[in-house]
Amino acid sequence: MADLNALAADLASGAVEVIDLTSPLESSTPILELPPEFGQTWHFELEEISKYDDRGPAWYWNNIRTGEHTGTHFDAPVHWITGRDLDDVSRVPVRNLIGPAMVIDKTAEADKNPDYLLDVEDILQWERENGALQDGGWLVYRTGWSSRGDDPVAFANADESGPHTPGLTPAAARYLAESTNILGLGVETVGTDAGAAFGLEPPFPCHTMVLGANKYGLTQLRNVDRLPRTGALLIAAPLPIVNGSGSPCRVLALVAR
Ligand code: 23J
Ligand code: MN
Repeated sequence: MADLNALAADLASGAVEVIDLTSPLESSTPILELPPEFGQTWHFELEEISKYDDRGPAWYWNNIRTGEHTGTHFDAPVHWITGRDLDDVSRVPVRNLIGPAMVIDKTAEADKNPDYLLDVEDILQWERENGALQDGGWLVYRTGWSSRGDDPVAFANADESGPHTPGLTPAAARYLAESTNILGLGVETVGTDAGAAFGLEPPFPCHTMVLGANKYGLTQLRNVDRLPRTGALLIAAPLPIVNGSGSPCRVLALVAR
């Protein structure tokens, strides 16, 4: 039988560290802005109900207003039309919310080229160095983009032609979807697709193929520089929003020290 007491002791001693991969959720948290002809998601907002005052003398609480895809969040398969018959976020099996993290570091490439697209060869090279992408694992695409996370303008990195943030080639998205059994893809950017992914063929290849293959997305991750390339355990905790397409999500990693 597995020994969870040993894990608890390792957590208590610091032999296993808990790293928060979640961006703080506040009204200034960057969100995706689509072209104006499309519907838009909301910023996260707090509305105070009471704060130890006339409205509630001994208690402080808020109502919240948010998009499902605001801040660090989970993309369920049903988010995309290719996954329309697959799980909504409340139906994602909880077994699929925890798995090993496999980190592919393209920080240098994204520094040089904000439109960098991870390609199949990048993944194959990672697999030659680290072994095949593990079944039931999360591929974490490290780009350094979270260093811009407190500056919505730098985070979106938009010009006349739209946002410029790193993503995947259609071939890489197809490879992850069809040739691996990973749980999904985690990224530091506002979405799993590149800022310029509307112009790819198909548009939004990662959403199209990865969600269509019953895999998941995790976005706006922080602190991925604190993860080993392999060996960390990632825990994603989206809210069970019934019929939801996704959810703001706390994402934690367990790392052996
Ligand atoms: C809707 C349309 C396009 C995109 C997205 C949402 C996301 O990135 C998202 O948060 O799922 S690219
Ligand atoms: Mn999303």
